[in-house]
Amino acid sequence: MRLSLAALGTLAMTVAATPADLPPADKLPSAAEFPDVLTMRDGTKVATKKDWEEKRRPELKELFQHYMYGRFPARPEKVTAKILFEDPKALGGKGTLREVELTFGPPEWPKIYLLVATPNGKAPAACFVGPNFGGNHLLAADERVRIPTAWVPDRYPGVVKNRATAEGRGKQSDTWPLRQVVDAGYAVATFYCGDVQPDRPNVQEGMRATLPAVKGLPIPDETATIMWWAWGCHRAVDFLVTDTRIDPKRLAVAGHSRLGKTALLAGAFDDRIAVVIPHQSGCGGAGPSRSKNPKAETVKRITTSFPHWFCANFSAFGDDVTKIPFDQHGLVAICAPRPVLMTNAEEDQWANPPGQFDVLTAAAPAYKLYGDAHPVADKVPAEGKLSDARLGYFIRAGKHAMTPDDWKVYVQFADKWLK
Ligand code: GTR
Repeated sequence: MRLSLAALGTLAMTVAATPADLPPADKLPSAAEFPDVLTMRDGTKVATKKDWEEKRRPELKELFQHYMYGRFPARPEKVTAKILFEDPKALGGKGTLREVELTFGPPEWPKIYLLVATPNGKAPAACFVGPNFGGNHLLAADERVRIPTAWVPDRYPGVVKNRATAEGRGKQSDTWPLRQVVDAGYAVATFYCGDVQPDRPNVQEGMRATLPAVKGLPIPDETATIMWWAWGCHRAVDFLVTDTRIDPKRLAVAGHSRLGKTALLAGAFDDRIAVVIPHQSGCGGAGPSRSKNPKAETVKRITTSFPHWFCANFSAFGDDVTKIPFDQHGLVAICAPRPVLMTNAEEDQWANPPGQFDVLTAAAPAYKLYGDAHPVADKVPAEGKLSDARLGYFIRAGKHAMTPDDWKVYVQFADKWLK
């Protein structure tokens, strides 16, 4: 297979030069509060949908790439799908389970293995899509489900010396409860995030290894891990929009924690995604960088613990978040007018549930440009009660986890916005 033009485009975009009007962190003006989502960096106010779409939204997308997540890689020219197996009587006979191998570059590039569960007789169904933490085999006991060969963190079931084994089969089926989602009438598609980019720094592997080595030249806005995972979601979408069992207009991206940050970024950078569900995503996702919650993770902490999740430029803001020329409400606003649901847990203050509600509220002006006069609840809804406004919010009792009950809430929100 030849290296396609689009593949070369990916590489070219990833090493784009620093634009002159994007100064280093210490040269940026300070703002103690969230920068107004409808004010351009030059101070111009945005009052129309047209100006939002033509000026401010592209400006925000550029800022998020340059200062936080790294360059958004180009779309590959072609994504090839090969069905590895298909079980039409899966999930108690109510669904069809498939695993699909997605190839999108030269043969040495990583592939994505998408586990797809669809309800029988209900095609085309709305579909949840998103990355998982430890491999598809953790989600389904079926022996045909592939075990990842890429590096896997040791904390997942059955992992020995960072390699996944058959011991893990089905051991995390509660995190992506395929049968429950299919029973609710939805399709669900997920892939191992580490197939796109393993979750560790300083190793040339995954999609990062496809970048040209620029000797001695650090690239401050090189595509970072969360951006690569988001890009992986987009490749999954490339397949889903061609699948006759799935309704291409009714896709919801979901993810937990670091993969919730990914879900929000994936939604912001791909308009084919109709609903965006970052679950307990916190700092670097739906949680604000300018946090007022002393229990929440900070930019300093996250860029120290997980430097590879963000591009090198973002670390410069650790000591002074007031220099960040945006906050996470800008990422939500890029999704407008598409519904975004932030889901949280009381005991998970690290993910900053109250800060996330502030982010939602601050994104609302962009949604109002599309004619929704009340896109967000006036106050944080009571524990266990979903606010299904276009900018939705939910907080339950309990801890940091993605559970079958959380999925009931995603379905409830999807029932409102994707039916
Ligand atoms: C934590 C990290 C959070 C969150 C979480 C997770 O260690 O501080 O930002 O992403 O990991 O992904 O489970």
